[in-house]
Amino acid sequence: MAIEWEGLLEEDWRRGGAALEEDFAHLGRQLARRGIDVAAVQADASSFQVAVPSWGVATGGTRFARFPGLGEPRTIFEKIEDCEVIHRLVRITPDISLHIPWDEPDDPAALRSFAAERGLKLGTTNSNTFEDQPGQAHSYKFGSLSHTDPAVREQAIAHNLHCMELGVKLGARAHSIWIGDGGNFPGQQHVRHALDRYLGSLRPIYAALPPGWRLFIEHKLYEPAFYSTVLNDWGVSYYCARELGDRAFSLVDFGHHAPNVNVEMIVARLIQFGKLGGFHFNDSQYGDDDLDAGSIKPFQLFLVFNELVDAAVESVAGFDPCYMLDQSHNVTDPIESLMVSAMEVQRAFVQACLVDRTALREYQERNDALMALATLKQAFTTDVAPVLAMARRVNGGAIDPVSVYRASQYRQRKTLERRAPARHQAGIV
Ligand code: RM4
Ligand code: MN
Ligand code: MN
Repeated sequence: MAIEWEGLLEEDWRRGGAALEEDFAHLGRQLARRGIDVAAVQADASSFQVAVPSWGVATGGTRFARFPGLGEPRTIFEKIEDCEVIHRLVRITPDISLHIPWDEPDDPAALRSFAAERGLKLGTTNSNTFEDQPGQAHSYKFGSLSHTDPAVREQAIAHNLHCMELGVKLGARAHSIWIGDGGNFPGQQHVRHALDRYLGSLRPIYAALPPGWRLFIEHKLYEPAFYSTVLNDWGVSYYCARELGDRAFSLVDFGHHAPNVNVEMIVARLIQFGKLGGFHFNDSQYGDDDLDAGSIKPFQLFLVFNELVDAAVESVAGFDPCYMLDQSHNVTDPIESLMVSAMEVQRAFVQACLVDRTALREYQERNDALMALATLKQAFTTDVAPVLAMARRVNGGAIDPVSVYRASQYRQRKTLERRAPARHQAGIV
């Protein structure tokens, strides 16, 4: 029996509508005193979108164990069904990033229309040369695009070309590459030569980029290689993107930096140098923890959006970053985590839209550090929840997405429906 989403949403609007109106009106008066029109802020909230990772709707795992969730999607079609639920309730996630070959469709046209019928699109392809697939000729145990053996590099290049060919059929507009290449021990790899080989492999991939597409390269400090990685930080990423050409960009995953690195500075610099391609949003305490966005360092997320909104306000040439979530869910229902994370990223964006940039400039000019920070804090501490909820409500989503989702019993129903043993689930990282 299909879930009666309309009825559940009407119940949510009925239950939360009056309080929302009251809170929204109050926030509107508060913002008006600061010369901000709440309707414009609501429009900002509605304009925001962040893509969901196909691999994020299944339960993740650690290198110690994986505890499968109930009713997990077994196929890319079932993953899209889960993504549909997320978008239906939060209204800001119409785009899905696909991992190939985890989500390799037998019939790309059928997958594309399956998504389109649900108001979803498949905007980015992500290649996978960090694990071996059954029947593969050459192993990636010692690297892929930067491997010492040209035959392995050729295989990894061919896989990326395949992803883009597939992406064209799916209507994607960008291809994203993260590799696991690196070394576990000092001396294992010739550091400079490995980067030369990586770049040499990226060139034919870049040359094959379909018209109108962008190429994203994602750096990462460590893991699975624990001593060195080939694309280890944003500087190397920037260098490679610049070497490749105008359509190559750096992608920033929040968990891929050394602890305590100032991520907003990295973002600002990549904007300044015209090479910010996009984000993998998540949060972390230590490393690539892939926790829910905004769960550990919400102020950092806000500060990143402060740079992004500032660049948009200044109309920095070529500024058009692509927003994506990249998380691994181990102790929560992935659908709930992705909904909450999407809203947290949206919250940071909306808060950053509230920064009084004229005042901030003046404080910066006058070297008034205290008031400059206070200006940022004023925006960051503004509770924009009513604006986010109103944007969802007006766009047909839920005031309280998690409650509606729980009331729908979607997970329980899928647990019954998706009883057959899961097929290859290597996509669960
Ligand atoms: C990596 C990286 C990639 C993601 C894989 C699964 O650490 O973040 O973006 O595709 O994990
Ligand atoms: Mn990532
Ligand atoms: Mn990662």
